[in-house]
Amino acid sequence: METTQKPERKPVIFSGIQPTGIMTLGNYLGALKQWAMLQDEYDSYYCIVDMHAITIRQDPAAFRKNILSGYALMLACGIDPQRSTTFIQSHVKTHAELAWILNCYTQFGELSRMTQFKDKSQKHPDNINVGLFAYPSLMAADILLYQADLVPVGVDQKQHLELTRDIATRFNSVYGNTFTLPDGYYPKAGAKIMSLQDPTKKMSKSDENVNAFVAILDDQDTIIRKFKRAVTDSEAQVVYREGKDGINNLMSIYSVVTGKTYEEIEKEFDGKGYGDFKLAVGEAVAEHLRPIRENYARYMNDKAYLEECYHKGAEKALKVSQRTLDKVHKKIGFIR
Ligand code: ATP
Ligand code: LTN
Repeated sequence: METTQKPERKPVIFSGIQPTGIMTLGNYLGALKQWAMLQDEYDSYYCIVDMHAITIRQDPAAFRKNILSGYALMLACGIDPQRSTTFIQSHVKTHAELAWILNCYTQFGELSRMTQFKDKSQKHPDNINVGLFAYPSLMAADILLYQADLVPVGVDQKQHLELTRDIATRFNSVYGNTFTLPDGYYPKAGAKIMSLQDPTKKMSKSDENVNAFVAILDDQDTIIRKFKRAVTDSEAQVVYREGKDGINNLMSIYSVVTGKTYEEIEKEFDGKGYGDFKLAVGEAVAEHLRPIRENYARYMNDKAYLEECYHKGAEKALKVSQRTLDKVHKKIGFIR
C-alpha cells in the first residue's frame, strides 16, 4: 500500500515593526538583524504594522512616507521578499478581524497591566485612546493568525508576547486546539540597546532628542558624532560592570558589531580614554550599517519593485491567515 507522507512543516516566524519614525540601531540589532538571520530556517512572515502605529497620532503625509521607507528598510536589512513573506498590516484584513474577536477573550485587567500602555499613556496624556489600550490584542492576532512558533523581538516586547500566549491558551481551552503557542526569541546580545543620552532608558525611535538614538540611515559623520556625545561616567575605564550603564551599552553595541567579547574589548582599550573608545564604536557601527544605507537607496529608487513585493506579500499573507480566521469563526459559532 502506498504511504502518503505529509510534507514536513517548517516552523513559522512572525514579527512586526511600527513605521513610527526613523528606525534605530536598537530596532536593527534587537529585531531586523535577527529576522534576516532566521528567515531560511523558518517559514517567515514580516510585517510593517501601520495599524499599531495609529495608536499614536500620525501626520498623514509623514506616515505614508514612513510606511514605504520602513518597508524598503526591512528589505535593505537583508529580508528577502523571495524567501520571506513581507507585507503591510493594513493590506491584510484578517488582522483587524481576528483582533476584534481576541478583544473579547482579553481581560480589561490584563491590558491595564501592560507597561507599554502605561508608558505611552504617560507620554501622550491627551490621547489615551482605546486602540492604545487594545494594542496587545492586535499584536496577538498578528502572531496567532500565522500559527507562529517563534517571534523574534527585543525584550521590551516580552510582556506582550506572554499575554499573546495567555489569550491563545484561554481560547484553546474553551474551543479545543486552535492556535499554536508562540515562543519569544530574544537575541543574546542587542536585545535592549539603551539611549545614548540616558543609558537607563531604551533607545527609542520616537525620542525627541535625536542624539539619543542612532538611526540605521544616519551617515558616518552623524553616527560618529552621536557616539562621541554619548553619556558615560567619569571613571575613564572601559570595563563592563554594574552601574556603568553608558559604558555597558557601548560595549554591548561594539561587541555585536565587531564580534569581540567583553574581555577582548577591555584589553583593546586598556589604558585608553573614553574618547578613543567612543570613536572606535562610532566607526564600527557606521561601517556595519553602510551596506544597509546603500541597499536602502537602491530600493527607494525602485518604487515599482517595492509595490510588487508588498502586493505579493499581502496576497500570500491573506491566504494563510484566512485559514486560521475561518477556523476561529467556525469554533465560535459564526454562520458561514
Ligand atoms: P517607539 O519608539 O515608537 O515605541 P520602538 O523604537 O520601540 O518604537 P517598535 O516598532 O516598537 O520600535 O519595535 C520594533 C522592534 O524593535 C521590536 O521587536 C522591539 O522589541 C525592537 N526594539 C525597539 N527598540 C529596541 C532597543 N532599544 N533595543 C533592542 N530592540 C529594540
Ligand atoms: N508591538 C511590537 C510591534 C509588533 C509585533 C507584532 C512584534 C506588532 N505586532 C507581532 C512581533 C509580533 C513592537 O515592537 N512595539
